[in-house]
Amino acid sequence: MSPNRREFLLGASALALSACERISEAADVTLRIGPVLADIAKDHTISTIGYNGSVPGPLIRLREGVPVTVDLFNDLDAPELVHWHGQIIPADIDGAMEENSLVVPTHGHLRYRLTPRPAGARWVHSHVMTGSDLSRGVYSGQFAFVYIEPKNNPGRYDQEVFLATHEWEPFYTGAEDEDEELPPPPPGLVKDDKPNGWEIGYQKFTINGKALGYGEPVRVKEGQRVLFHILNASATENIKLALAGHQFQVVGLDGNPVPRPALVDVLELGTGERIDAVVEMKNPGVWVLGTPKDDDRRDGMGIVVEYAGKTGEPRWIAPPKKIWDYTAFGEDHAAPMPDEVIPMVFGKINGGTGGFNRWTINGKPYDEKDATRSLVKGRRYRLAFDNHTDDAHPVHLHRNIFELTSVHGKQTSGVMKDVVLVKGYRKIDVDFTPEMTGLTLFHCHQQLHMDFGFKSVFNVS
Ligand SMILES: [Cu+2]
Repeated sequence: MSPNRREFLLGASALALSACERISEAADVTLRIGPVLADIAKDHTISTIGYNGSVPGPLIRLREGVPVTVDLFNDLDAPELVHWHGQIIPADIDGAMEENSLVVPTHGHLRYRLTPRPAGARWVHSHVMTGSDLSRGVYSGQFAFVYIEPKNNPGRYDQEVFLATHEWEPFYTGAEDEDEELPPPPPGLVKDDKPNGWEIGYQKFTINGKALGYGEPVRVKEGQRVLFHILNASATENIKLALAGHQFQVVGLDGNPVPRPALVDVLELGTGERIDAVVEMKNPGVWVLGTPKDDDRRDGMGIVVEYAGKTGEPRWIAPPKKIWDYTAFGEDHAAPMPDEVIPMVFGKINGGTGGFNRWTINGKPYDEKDATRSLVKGRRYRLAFDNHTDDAHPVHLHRNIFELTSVHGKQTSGVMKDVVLVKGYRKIDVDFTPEMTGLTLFHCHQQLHMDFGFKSVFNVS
């Protein structure tokens, strides 16, 4: 961004501030960004940053197409960016520096109007670049569910439960997560002679800000159909979740209904992804909904599901090992052909032991001085992701919803998302038709990858 543009924006938010001071009515949605002390486990309080004094922030319920006034207050000594993830909204309020969005000034205030859309499970989170600082961005507690009510609600369920996963006390480590699904690298891929750089580990794991067994259980009754809205609000971890003794019927991905709801034993969510799943409560007891990774579950990644009248120690049963397959929820036939295919090859430049890796798209790490790529509103584009790294990348497109059209070589259609997890050495194609003009950020939602190069900006005209 040019300095002039940035000064103009800072000026615009300052104007917003003075205008707001004259407005006495409360906004429809207020988020106050500030320090939070959160009791996440027995005798374990963490100090972080959150919205309205809690982690996660408050559940924000909006109605599709009904405009609201949003007040953002920032009690920090640094500017913040509040990103409305999964909504199709103008760039100035989307909350990304690369889109020249309005910032929430240091010890300042920002007010604007937001017309929520589309319906479904969305979320809101900090979009600042944190670099090597593991206390800001999505490493912090700045995240909250946003649920946009559809105009007609076709859901058939007895109870709705929102669950957001998050990890705490991040640290640098040289240890890489094992990926059991990693295929051999593509032929001809040149191996980096430097070793892999820093990865991130965590001390504590939570659902809705509480370690397993510490918070209130999810209370259910036999015979109920419970609709779970699950959000992976991690900075860097892709996760799996299972509910012992039960299966999930996946009905929505990233808040959008899927063409073919299907039963699964294990859910998988890259950072930023959401799943809507119905569970029929027909196995009375006290159960653990948690990660199949034993160490992480012991460190808190889970929540107890308790049937009425049942007591005792929560039971965990290791689920069968199954590979998550997005196409299980899609149509078997191919999607329409796009007007244009945009190849996107993901690469990594190893940082060496004790250094930071950098991630590249088509050979280049992001540089704000680079020209944006021009797109035309109403044209159908295919992003052809080709992951030449051994990392899984949950890639996210702002201000648009895309359709999965090919996953690991299998054609599909009808699955609409805004994040897709492209695993190591895999290929996925997604199609989208931009509806709104303006700057549109594409990036990996893994905060470390985004901060170290994995970004690109489109400009829709
Ligand atoms: Cu990534």
